Amino acid sequence: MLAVHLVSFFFSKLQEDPTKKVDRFLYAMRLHDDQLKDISARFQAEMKKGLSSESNAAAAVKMLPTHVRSTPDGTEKGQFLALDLGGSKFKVLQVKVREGMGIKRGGVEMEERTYPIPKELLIGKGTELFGHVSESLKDFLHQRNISLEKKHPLAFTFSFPCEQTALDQGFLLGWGKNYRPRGLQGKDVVQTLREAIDRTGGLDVEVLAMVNDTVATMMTCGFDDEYCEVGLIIGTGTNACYMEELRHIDLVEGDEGRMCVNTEWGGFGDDESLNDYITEFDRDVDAASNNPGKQIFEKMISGMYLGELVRLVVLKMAKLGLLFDGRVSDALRTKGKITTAHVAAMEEYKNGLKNTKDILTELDLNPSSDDCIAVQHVSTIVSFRSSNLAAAGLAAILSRIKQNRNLRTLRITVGVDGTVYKTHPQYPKRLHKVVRRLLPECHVRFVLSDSGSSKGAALVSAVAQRLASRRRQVDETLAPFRLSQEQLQLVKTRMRAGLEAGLKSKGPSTIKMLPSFVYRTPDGTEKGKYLALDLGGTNFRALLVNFKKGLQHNVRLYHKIYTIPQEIMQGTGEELFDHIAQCVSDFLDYMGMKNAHLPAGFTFSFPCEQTAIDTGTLVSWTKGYKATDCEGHDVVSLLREAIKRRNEFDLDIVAVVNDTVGTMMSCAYEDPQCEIGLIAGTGTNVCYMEELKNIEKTEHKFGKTEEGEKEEHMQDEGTEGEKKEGDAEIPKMCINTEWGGLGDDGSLDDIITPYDVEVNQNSLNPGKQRFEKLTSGMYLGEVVRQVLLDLTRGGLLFRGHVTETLKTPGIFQTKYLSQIESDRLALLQVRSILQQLGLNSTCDDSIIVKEVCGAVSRRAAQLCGAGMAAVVEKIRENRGLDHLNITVGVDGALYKLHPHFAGVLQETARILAPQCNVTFLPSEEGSGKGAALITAVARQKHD
Ligand code: 0WK
Ligand code: 0WK
Ligand code: BGC
Ligand code: BGC
Repeated sequence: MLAVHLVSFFFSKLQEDPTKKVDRFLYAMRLHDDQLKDISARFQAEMKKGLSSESNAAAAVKMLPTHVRSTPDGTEKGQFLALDLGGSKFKVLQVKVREGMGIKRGGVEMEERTYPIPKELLIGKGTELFGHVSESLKDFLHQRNISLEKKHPLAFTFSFPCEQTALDQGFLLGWGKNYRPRGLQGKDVVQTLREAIDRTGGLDVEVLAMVNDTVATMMTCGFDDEYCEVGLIIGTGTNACYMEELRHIDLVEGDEGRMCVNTEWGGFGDDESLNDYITEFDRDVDAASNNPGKQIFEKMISGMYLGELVRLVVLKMAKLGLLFDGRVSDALRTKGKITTAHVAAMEEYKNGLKNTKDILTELDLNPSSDDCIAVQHVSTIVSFRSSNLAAAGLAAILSRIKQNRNLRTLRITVGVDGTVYKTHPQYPKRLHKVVRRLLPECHVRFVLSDSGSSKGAALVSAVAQRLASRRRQVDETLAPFRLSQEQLQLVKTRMRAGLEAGLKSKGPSTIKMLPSFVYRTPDGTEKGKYLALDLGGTNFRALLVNFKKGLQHNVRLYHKIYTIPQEIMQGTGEELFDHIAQCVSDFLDYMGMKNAHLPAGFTFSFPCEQTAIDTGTLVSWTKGYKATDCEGHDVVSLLREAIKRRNEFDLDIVAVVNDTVGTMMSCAYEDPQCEIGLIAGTGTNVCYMEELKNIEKTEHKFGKTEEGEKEEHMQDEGTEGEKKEGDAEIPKMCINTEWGGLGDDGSLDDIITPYDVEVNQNSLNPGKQRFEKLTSGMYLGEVVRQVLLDLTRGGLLFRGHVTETLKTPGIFQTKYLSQIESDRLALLQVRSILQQLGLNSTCDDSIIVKEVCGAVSRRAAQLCGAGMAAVVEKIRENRGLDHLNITVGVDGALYKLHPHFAGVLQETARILAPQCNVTFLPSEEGSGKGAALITAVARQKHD
């Protein structure tokens, strides 16, 4: 007591300016620019910590992703109910964003009502608080005569930290300010609200979006100012949000574009990182708060605490005899007796001192005029520190935005709300000034939210509503592509029936089951040099294959690729075969083998009726071919004639082989279990080793001579004695299934979509190869294009503009589909691929395009998997096995290049043929090696 008197005596004797003693007393609260810069730098480091997935869990500044990806663009519209909970007032509102009213046209109408929240609800059960919220909502609808029947979309401003996984989901991390209800921490607040609305009953309300008040404020101000990318609240609590680059937000997938991050900056310092700036008064305020140890930065800044800080300082000074002659009243000792409103009043420009006197008198104190000057100064220092700290935080955010965008200067607008900012006479000016001083290179505009945060929340909901309806429509469009297990099972059954029917049928059948006259897979003894020609995939290839000394794996291969121009594919047969002869001539020149008169194998990847290994009558063209005068003709003869016409070199065409058969043979050379060949490329097809006894139509077709050949072959097998264990005596022949024809009789109509119908009608062979048109590279891009056309016409893509590019058939080749669907690609790269194709897409467009590609290619892979299950099951049953181990040799750009096709195909086959263990072996050298092997065998026989 004596000490206090001495101090007071000492000060009173000096008769100095009363503000000086306050300055000295509150020295630690007066922050210089260097200190503010230091705080700003610390805050920037905290932001980084919060954004990174590694340090986020421990970060005091939580940097919560909000799932708000853009500021308003003026196209938002609709009528919304809004709730605003967590500021100083709880409000229910109706917000109408008028259609067609763009930015700056003031196209928003609002009606609002404030509902008091009984104190006990703030500390009672969380569900009761939400019950009150929904009862208030009901009352509002009633009061305003808003129909209860219609479904009302609702926007929810909720001003507490929530971890959001979507716009309409948010898990409460903790209460703050004067709220402390029980039982909601960790719970989804949107769900809690929905349940409360259900409990209240009689309300048809759909909660579309929940946003933090900072976010809603940024959106409100963003409606009138497109540069507004920061939201700031200095009210009961304090916080800021801003638009961050998505690539920096570890917790959210994707790396293109931006997302608003709710910094929850109030938590800055909760990890003691601000301890050197914290005063004893801050510690006292914190200790007496609802949430000790939490929201340290907030407690130095926001309205809930400013008055209390002033009171504690004044109380302490009085106790030290520095004020009121050392007298203290009970009122001054009582928590909450000085409020932020008092602080604002004390600092009023003209009446400030008078107000101070009134306020102090009201507190049963008897202030001298020096006391009033001193207390006013305390208030100034406390509120000045608040705006300084907010400015330091804001400067950190703004300079981060500037760095993110690699700009030297930044033009930006900050949307602000909150009672402190709105009602404190000096606050805005001080804040603006310090921010500009800390960041001289930025042009910062501050806009006070004129209408609270609900307009912004409604805008977020409007976007959410538009996206949700777009999502629904995209989902509906893609639903027919998503096949159920039952549907896939049905496809398998139909494929199986098709295979059986094709084997039996003496006339035409949808699945042709063409005999290949290849009776066995290679055994490694093949030797010699062969020419292989490969026509019908993406390119024409000529190869020279040399099997050295009959030693397995000692193969040399030389090849050259030639493209076949479309006009040749679709010109006359003569032109086509002349072109091939010309390519062969070029290749022989290239190899220096013009005069070698090599035995040749011809991979011809179209359905051919074969009566021997070296004849094949083209049944019909498929894929992109339509050359005249070929169908019904022996393609070997056509090639021989072309070579003869050229009269330049000679070839001995020993075998004509389907690409599936060539691929199977190629792979069987490496893996003796390979008895199936699959092509998933421009076209699709499968071949497999079938038991001769099951190929009923052979007897009919082969006539006498072929029967003889069959006999001869069976003897071959017997004498060679090199069969694999288990099927020693079973003679087989490779069957080219031509499974692409499944569905040509309408049997797939139940899964065929209108887009497939369109693709079929526009194709070179309408009505044919229906399965192929659902599954192969030549058509998938076209199916995708049809879907995109439809979505665009429906206004769901490319802003509804159907461009010439989109109308161009063939723009989506397999390689583009594969690129677009690659998971390694960022959205930005998808966009640049689309751009290359002439499609100008937004970020959202790119997501949808990728999704469409995914649905179409997944269906294709599943259908192939179902088909494959039918084939392996048939082989297993043929052999009477409980379990079959088998290898499939595979080729084709779709299988090899597409990021997911192979995986989905294998998975589907595994599920639908659980008794088979199917290994897929990609062919390394195409089908050419296989064709050469077949040639070798055929040639050996002839020799
Ligand atoms: C008005 C906004 C509300 C926000 C409040 C903050 O509409 O969402 O929470 O500002 O200021 P306070 O009322 O806490 O001072
Ligand atoms: C490579 C083979 C060829 C086959 C092609 C299919 O060597 O015989 O036709 O694969 O794949 P695509 O080129 O049609 O994607
Ligand atoms: C909350 C924030 C909110 C701020 C302003 C803080 O206490 O944690 O979510 O934005 O107050 O209302
Ligand atoms: C053809 C098949 C060929 C497949 C793969 C289909 O269009 O009809 O013979 O195997 O494409 O190239």
